[in-house]
Amino acid sequence: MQNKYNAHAIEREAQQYWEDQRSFRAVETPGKPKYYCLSMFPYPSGKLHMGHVRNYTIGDALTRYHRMRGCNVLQPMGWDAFGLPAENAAMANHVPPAQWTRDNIAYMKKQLVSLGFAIDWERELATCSPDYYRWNQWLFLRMLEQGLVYKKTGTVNWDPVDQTVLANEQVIDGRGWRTGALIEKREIPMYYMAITRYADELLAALDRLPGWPERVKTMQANWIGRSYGVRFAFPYTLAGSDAKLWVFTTRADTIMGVTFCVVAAEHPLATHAAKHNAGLARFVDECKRGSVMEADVATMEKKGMPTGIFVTHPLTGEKIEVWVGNYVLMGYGEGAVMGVPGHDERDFHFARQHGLRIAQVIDVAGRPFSTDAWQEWYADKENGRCVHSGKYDGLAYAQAVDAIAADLEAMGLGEKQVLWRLRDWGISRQRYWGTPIPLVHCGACGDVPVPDAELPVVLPEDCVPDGSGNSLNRRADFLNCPCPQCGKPAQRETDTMDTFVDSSWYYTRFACADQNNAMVDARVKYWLPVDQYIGGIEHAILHLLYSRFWTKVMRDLGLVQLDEPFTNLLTQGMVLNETFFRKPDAGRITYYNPAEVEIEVDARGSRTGARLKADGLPVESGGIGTMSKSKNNGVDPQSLI
Ligand code: ANZ
Ligand code: ZN
Repeated sequence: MQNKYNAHAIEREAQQYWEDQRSFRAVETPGKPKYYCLSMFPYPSGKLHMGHVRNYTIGDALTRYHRMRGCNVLQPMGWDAFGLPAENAAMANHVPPAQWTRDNIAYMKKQLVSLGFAIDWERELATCSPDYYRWNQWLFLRMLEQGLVYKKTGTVNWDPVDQTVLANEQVIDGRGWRTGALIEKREIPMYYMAITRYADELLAALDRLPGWPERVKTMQANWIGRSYGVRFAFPYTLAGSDAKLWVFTTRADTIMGVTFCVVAAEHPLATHAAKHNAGLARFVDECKRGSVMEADVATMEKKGMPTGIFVTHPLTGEKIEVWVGNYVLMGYGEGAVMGVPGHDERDFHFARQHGLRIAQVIDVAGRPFSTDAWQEWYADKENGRCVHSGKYDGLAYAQAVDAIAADLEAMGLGEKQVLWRLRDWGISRQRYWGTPIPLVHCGACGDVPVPDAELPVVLPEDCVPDGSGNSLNRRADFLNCPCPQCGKPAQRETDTMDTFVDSSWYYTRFACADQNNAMVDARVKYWLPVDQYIGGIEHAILHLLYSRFWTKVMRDLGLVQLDEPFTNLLTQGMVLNETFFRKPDAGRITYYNPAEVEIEVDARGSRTGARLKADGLPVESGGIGTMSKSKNNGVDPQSLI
């Protein structure tokens, strides 16, 4: 035996042996137990980073363990190969996204192979390959037939200089990332997948996933967001006609504490009031341009302006002024809220900012209520009792809501309502590097599905995007085609699918990656569900939710006999490293890679300082942080390989 582990020689020999023997080829043996171990497939960004190495090492260890225990093991690998970075690279380097992507795949595959992972490379797939995305198109058409795909207008970010639609992450402070132009919201037709039809099941089935981290299940439940509440109206009279301002609240028990109402900038009342009020019109425009990301809404400054319109409190008859506020979203509930500053934290800050009255109508064990500062107990539903609320005084949350909902209902002004936060999934992207949506627009027949026999609609691979709109709109050879129905000249849809579509079912395809006549075959029954899924927490919501949705759709179409795709889920942690930096008195902070830094220790080995090798001068230590480009503390796996 050799005393020294000669990585170069030994690994090359072992890897050659595995390849010759097809050691990691997964086979289906009826009756023999199987283990399907899947790590989230990578985006081919250029080269592997340490996060990949960590993720795939965990999967590899599990794979080898279960193989040794006598299972038929499947550990596949593929490429999440469509998406925006390839278009950005195309703009920067003038290479077609297809070429950039395939070059990256080749390089990263070489890296993965040299790491010696027990991957069945015979099942490799790339989502940008027509053999794969034809089945996106095929299932899209099945969903269209079922009414699970439909068309409606949606709002997009429009860059007026580049004449293009931007993704949310390309809009920085309301301006286009390339042009710096003020972004406009535009309404355009888009295609949606009706994930809300599965909201109930997606929520309920979380309880039947014991192999998932609680944290992820909570995040999914919050995202689906079932709210039990009351929808009710404030009547008002405007220009001589009677109308109602509807609101949704989860805290009808606080209704006697309403001191104002707030509507979203897009609400008809705001539009109406802005007609005669230039200041309000400016504010409404400003709000419309602002962020509608809910995370931002929670933390941003609560801005507002009064409309001068008053509505009537349905139970007290009091006149209540309506405001426009940037923290009310048009897309949720009624796009309007009752303002209860005593017990809703957002309303509290809004009221303080604008000098509105704050009233206490919930008491918790006689604790002193002050309008000076928000206290957590003001919002306590569990222990609260109604006070200063007339006939409802003394009632706890549930009884108060029941009594108030009943009274509103008797007046014809409200009822209980279950509201879902989940929205249907808009899958249209106005960009080139993605799965073409298989529809043809005909002047005579309207939107016509591409017949199955003509799938896939192949994406031309030689386009080089230049940032000014979707390249497909300038490709006559792609655009023009005969109408499948009447044969007259027609045009193809040029929107492509959200890349989350690609990753919503790739784990199924790994079971039968070489099947060219169908989306899935009998091998899916053998391998699915995935026994262990491993990946980053950043996919805890969208990717996993969309995958669960597609699985249920495929089940209901009779394609799989499966309720949930992933039995066990492991969300790997982040890879960390030290950070070093210098921050001049004036100027920007500079980070130094730990490899460029020399650590100084005293006689007992304790650290006394750190110096940059290049100039011998000290650098400061920022402690341990996530390995990232922005902190310049990455370690290139290639050096370890
Ligand atoms: C008054 C109130 C008092 C509220 C209180 C809460 C606490 P979830 O749980 O997410 O469903 N709301 C309703 N529609 C809104 C919209 N379009 N934009 C912003 N906020 C909206 O939230 C429901 C609560 O969020 C509702 O209950 C409403 O504020 C607000 F002590 O009504 B509440
Ligand atoms: Zn036609």
